Amino acid sequence: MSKTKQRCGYVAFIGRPNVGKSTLLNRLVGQKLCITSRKPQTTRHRVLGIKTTKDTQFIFVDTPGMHIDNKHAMNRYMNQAAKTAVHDVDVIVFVIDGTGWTEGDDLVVERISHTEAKIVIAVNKIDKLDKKEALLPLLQKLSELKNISEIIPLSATKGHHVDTLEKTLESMLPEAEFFYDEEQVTDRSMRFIAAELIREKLIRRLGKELPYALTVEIEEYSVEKGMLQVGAVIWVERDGQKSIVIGKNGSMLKEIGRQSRLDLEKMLGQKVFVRLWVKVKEGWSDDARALRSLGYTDDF
Ligand SMILES: Nc1nc2c(ncn2[C@@H]2O[C@H](COP(=O)(O)OP(=O)(O)OP(=O)(O)O)[C@@H](O)[C@H]2O)c(=O)[nH]1
Ligand SMILES: [Mg+2]
Repeated sequence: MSKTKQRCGYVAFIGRPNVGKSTLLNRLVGQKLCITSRKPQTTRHRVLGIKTTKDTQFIFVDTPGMHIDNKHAMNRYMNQAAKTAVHDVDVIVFVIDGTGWTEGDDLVVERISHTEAKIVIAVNKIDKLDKKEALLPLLQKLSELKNISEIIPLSATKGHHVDTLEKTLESMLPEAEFFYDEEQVTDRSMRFIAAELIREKLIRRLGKELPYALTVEIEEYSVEKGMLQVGAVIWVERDGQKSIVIGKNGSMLKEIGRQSRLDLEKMLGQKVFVRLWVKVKEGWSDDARALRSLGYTDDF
């Protein structure tokens, strides 16, 4: 009996902010590797999620939502991270929101138009539609786009038709030996994921504007007496923001620490102790050097 050939390749999730790219990656990998929130521009880094089945290794690439504003250093960093992914992968999953097409989607179409990768469209959030017929005008529009291999309506949160997407992607990957060990699920360190989980709690809890002005830097990550000690600095841009993050009598910071601890304990299956500080570094998000020193250092 001949041995089945292995398939292995890169699949990038591309789309405007907030359409569910990170939620979809987490669902496919079966683990929470990427942070998600209701606010746009949650993902800032490229993150790999690796899924290995018997004969196939999917290397999923989560990317920041593509958006128009390129003036700010942080936005430039995010757009660059998404743009690079478009050119280095075998398949692009162009994720759109099933409730409607926007100008932001037009921008994505333009940016992926020169790729040599195959393109699949995932029409996400179909659980939000009362009737399936509501999708028809959108599907009509999508059928006019060029070079699209497949269009799959699905729901990342409910898991509907995510298996169809997986099967489709599997058939599109090239025959190749696995790049990563079968047990490996991401290219990122646990230290990075810890910082991201803390940032997720902040984004979810704080007002609309504040998330963009903060980042998290891990200062301590060590095991003492069987307990993981995580110490992190939350960097903000102004004193006023610092007091919001700390909250009345430290209540907000305490709650952020508690939720981060619970998530980390669930992920690692061990006791975790989280210590947080808030510090001000004026204008860090628009300063290329400050960005690099805070870990925004991918080589593009
Ligand atoms: N109802 C519904 N909500 C969804 C679905 N998928 C994602 N969401 C929600 O949409 C919001 C955005 O999800 P994310 O996964 O963070 O979106 P993203 O595309 O990674 O966003 P950025 O990283 O900001 O570009 C979150 O509140 C998710 O829970 C879905 O299938 N149905
Ligand atoms: Mg995301």
